[in-house]
Amino acid sequence: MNQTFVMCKPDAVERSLVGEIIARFERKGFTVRAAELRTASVALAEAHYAEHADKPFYGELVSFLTRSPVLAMILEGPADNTFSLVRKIVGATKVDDAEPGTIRGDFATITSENLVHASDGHDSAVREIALWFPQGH
Ligand code: FUP
Repeated sequence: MNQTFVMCKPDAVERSLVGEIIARFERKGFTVRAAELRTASVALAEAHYAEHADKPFYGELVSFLTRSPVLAMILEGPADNTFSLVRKIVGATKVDDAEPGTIRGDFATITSENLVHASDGHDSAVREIALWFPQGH
């Protein structure tokens, strides 16, 4: 699939980094196919991060994601590698590993507030697009 799910998390919207973040994806060659600014419900945040339900940071993850609006997006590229190229632009999860030049490497100082979510594979892209855009796009 040549689409993937990307989200500017609450910290990105609060810090007015949404334009900077979208510009990086657009400059690379991806197109925004859908975008919605919304405050996620606890149920939506829990479903989104279901794979982390047993982790010690799950509670904080859910309260962080629901504290203010996120910008949920579908990005599209020319080929099936969209999700992996997008994740390279986003950078590593942990701030100590995120390289300068990536979004997280350039702008994030705390792992729990690392600005962007991006699907980590084909199946998660399909699942997350359906979860955040149930009405279609
Ligand atoms: P990613 O796919 O890069 O967003 O990373 P994960 O799905 O592994 O983690 C989801 C979110 O949990 C991260 F964006 C930040 C948070 N997290 C922590 O707060 N502490 C950790 O040790 C790992 C992840």
